[in-house]
Amino acid sequence: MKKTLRFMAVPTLALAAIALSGSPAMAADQSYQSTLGQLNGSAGSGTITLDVTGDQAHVVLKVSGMPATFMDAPYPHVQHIHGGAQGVCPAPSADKDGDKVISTTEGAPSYGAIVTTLSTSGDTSPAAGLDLKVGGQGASYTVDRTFELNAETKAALKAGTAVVVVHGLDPATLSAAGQAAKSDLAPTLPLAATSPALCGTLKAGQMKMPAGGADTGVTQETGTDTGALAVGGGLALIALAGGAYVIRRRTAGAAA
Ligand SMILES: [Cu+2]
Repeated sequence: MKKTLRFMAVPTLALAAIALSGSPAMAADQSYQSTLGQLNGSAGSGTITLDVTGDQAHVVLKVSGMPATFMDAPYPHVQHIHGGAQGVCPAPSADKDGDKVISTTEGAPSYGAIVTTLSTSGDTSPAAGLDLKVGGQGASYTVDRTFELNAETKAALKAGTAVVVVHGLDPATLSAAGQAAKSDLAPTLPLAATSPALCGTLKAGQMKMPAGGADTGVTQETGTDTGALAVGGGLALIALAGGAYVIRRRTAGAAA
């Protein structure tokens, strides 16, 4: 029994090594994130992380609390990265026609045109922007995919003008005028279907301090680095603890 346990300790160490060496390899060139805020009386919430490695973007978009059904089917939420404008979400004053709904067009001076479609599959270009089939489906969903960044999106991320917008409102929450109106983007759809519901500007994650930067004393600089290391070490420790737990259970199972 003692012998078995000693052998079992080896995979635990191996797991720790994988956890430690795995972290730097997965590091993206740059990471962006946003917590999405509500527009147009939406009740939903969402978060997005976008990791850029070379030309590739890995996006994880999590959305919840959105309208669930549309014409007896899961509500399709078209969703995009907009860019090239002010890089902000529209204020209530963006509603120019006074129907109490900020349409996608009315929001454009704030967040710009579609530069990427955060589709659930296939095309991620602006051309897929109104394809309801590849929109997020229903009240809560996650889109986790990797795709090639186009030049417009790269530029918007770099300039800080990239804004994530999830569309699709519950028609019942709109004003009478809003409920009667057709979509500014697709006249066959009601205004609610394409109007923005969630919005957030993609912010770059903190970059690592260049070595030997400001000459303000060693203490301050190592303070920043230690913080980053502590986070990495913490994750590795969790992985290690998890690995040890699994192995202990397996040992117990084999003994029984
Ligand atoms: Cu959009």
